[in-house]
Amino acid sequence: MPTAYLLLGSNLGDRATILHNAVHHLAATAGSVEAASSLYETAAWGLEDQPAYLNQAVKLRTFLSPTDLLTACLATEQRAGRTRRTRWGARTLDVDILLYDDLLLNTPQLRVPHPRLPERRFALTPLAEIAADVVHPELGRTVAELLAACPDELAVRLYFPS
Ligand code: PH2
Ligand code: MG
Ligand code: MG
Repeated sequence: MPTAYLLLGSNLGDRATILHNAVHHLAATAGSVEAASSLYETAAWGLEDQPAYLNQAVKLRTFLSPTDLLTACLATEQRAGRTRRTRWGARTLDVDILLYDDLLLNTPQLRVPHPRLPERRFALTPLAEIAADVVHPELGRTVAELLAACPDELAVRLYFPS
């Protein structure tokens, strides 16, 4: 079965509970969750005038094709009450496909690997926790190498619930 790496993000509502429920929903609908990173609290990237995110990376052994996996990710977002407003704006839940085996896919609906992965510390840091040695199929560099070379300076820190 293929292995996919997903990134979950939330910056509205009870962020940690939303991520927790999302991992369970993905396990019930998309495959088996083989690893999940710690939660990281991360400064908002892109549109910086919004609350901080919690981000988490998940390793999924999936029986779904990339397109069906995207549908499952969107259904998980819907279940968390996601509404789509502005691009990069605040959201209860975002579930993105970062990697899917060694697949390179470029369609209007879905690009894999995620095109902005190398420029996002909020994605590379949790991903490196569970996939440091995985090689990016387009760039030929490991996730750890991409993180070491990442120019993004926005804050990313381990999250400890208070
Ligand atoms: N997602 C975005 C835009 N900006 N910033 C952080 N820190 N974390 C995210 O998950 C995130 C973001 C668009 O999907
Ligand atoms: Mg996203
Ligand atoms: Mg998304």
